[in-house]
Amino acid sequence: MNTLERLLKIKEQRGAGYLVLIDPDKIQDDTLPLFVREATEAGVDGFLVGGSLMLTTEFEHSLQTIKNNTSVPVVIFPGSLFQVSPLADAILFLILISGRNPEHLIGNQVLAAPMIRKMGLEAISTGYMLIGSGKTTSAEFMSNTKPIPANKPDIALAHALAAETIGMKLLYLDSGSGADTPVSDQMIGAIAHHCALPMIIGGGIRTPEVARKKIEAGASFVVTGTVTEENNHKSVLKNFADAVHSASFVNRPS
Ligand code: 1GP
Repeated sequence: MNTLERLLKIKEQRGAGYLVLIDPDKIQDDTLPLFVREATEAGVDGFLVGGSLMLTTEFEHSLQTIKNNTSVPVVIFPGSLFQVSPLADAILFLILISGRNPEHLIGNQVLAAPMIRKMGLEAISTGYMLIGSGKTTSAEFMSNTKPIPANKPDIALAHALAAETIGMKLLYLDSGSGADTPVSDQMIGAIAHHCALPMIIGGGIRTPEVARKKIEAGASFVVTGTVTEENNHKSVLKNFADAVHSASFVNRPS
């Protein structure tokens, strides 16, 4: 079973999945093994690894540490072309569909694809959308693209349908790390009612209750980064995992 199949099986069996983002720039190397073990015991379904900058030269070392301490999927969420490695289980092959910057629509993909193929790394084609959150996020600044306005679910839906029609496998709607407001339930619902692609939601999710709401609105996976970097107690991770696993899509007419 490949990594995408494993992730989809988690969604099928547990209703939804809880993913934790690890930015190697933001976590101390000596605390990483325990954090990963405790997160796994707490019920985390997978780790995303990456960051907008990657100031550390230890990307592969961090990946190896994470792999050594967990049995759940470890997937690269690349902030740049430098974040490609065969040590991961897979990489989100991101296409920044919310933007109109050709480098992030095809340029970087052309440079990365041969490398990824040579490594034998599983690439999961992902339509990545930045959603406005009221302030400029690192992802927005670094990608030199405009996010989709937070109050325009119809525009987000049109992008989602384009991704599905093109044949992408996943959607990732991101308000950006540390966003003041996460992607709205209304936007998630608008997409979930009309587009069959599994949807990852991240950026600004700070409580288990909000995570639960995102699943009820139609998300398949919720990601936390900042909140679990700041407060990495096992109980916090478990509360998030339990909230995500106990929620299910509430199919309200859109
Ligand atoms: C950012 O979706 C991730 O790309 C996680 O965001 O750090 O706000 O949890 P936070």
